[in-house]
Amino acid sequence: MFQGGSNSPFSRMAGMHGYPINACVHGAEDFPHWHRVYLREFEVLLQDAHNELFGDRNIGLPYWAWETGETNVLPSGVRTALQNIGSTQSVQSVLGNRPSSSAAAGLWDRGFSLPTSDAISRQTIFQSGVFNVNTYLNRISTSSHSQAVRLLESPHGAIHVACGTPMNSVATAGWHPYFWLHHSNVDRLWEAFLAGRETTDGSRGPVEAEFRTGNPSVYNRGLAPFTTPGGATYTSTDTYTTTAFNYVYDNLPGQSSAPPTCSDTTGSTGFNIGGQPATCTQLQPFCTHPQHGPNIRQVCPRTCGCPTNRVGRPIVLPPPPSTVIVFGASSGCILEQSQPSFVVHFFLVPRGTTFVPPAHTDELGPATAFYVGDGAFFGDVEGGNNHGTPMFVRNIVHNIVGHTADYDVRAMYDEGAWGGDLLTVPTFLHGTAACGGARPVPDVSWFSFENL
Ligand SMILES: [Cu+2]
Repeated sequence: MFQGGSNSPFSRMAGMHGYPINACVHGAEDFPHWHRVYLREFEVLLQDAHNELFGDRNIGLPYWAWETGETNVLPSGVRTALQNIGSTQSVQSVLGNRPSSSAAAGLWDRGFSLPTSDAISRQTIFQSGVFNVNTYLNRISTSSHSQAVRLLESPHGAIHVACGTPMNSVATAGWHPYFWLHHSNVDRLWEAFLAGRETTDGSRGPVEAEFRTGNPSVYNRGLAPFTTPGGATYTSTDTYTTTAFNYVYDNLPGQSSAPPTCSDTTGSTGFNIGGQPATCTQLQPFCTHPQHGPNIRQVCPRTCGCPTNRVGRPIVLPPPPSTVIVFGASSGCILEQSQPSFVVHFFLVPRGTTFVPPAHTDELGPATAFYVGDGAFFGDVEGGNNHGTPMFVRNIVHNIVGHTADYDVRAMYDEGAWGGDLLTVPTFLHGTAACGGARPVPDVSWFSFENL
């Protein structure tokens, strides 16, 4: 795949994600669809190479199952071989001339190394990615299409950033071997969602219909530059099964063994929140929450409306079990994808409580006062990205006691994303068009909550 240097099959594929061609889709609902086709195109070239070398096409892209917390990514023999292609000389031969893009120029100048298992797992952002993706997995039979994409893309970005350079840059990530192992797993996690909803709905039609009717312009646009064997541009509708692309996964995480059963209890008024009858939307998070199992007559998939209290008595529900802190989405000048990657650490401080922010990432851990984890901004591709929206960060918080309104969100920023001093006010944000060219200064309006 490396033969031919900058014209090699590897260069063509790696160069399509961010540098020199910025075709990738992030921050949009076809994020998993575009990457599915991209991975398959890469796999076909890998099979071509295998065929040339060994006379058969019996090879598939492996995946890195990072949702388990595993960071020991490669067998040692493979690791050594892949490390060799990170030498400066080898990188320069596949990249071609020294790039003008600063991220890619850094890769050209220095080559890359494969981060060790230790280096990845000590990143708080890695731990957050694992935690957040498990919340995604807990909801694969009930999330809507758009919600699932959002819940998967954030931890996906966290893993990119946890791996350090060049994986932490949209421009250069595709040139790193971990990219293909990582995205292969993102595709597997996406397949787990499609399978989970298929179990709930009986087919993949309903989840596809949500995307088709909810976001038609993105649903119908081409997954450029990829074309079907017949020469048409792929669109998301072509990507709802892996068998259409001649692969299946040996196992999918998070599948419940028995499909949920459902009784239609729409119209129940047996539940109250804050003295008012609860709406179905408010009740939805409790449908499959084990803590409330005895009070719920049936496991209730997302299409079934409200569960009923077994004895028909109004009860008061606690707040939903999972809350997402969303960074930037409610601000008028959210970030563009040219913004270099960074990590934002979140603290939920009860109103009226004094907060002394930690000064260094070394001070962060599960015992740190008010600390609820971090989210990664995955960007750093010059010229922005016209396939997605400006970017923001999501982070999932569990077990909020009381209500989100009882808390202030405080944030500390880590530009290095590999540990270092923490900033109360980020100095590394780029000016954005939405901000009139000015550099955004995140204030309280940048933080909002989303209940799951
Ligand atoms: Cu990615």
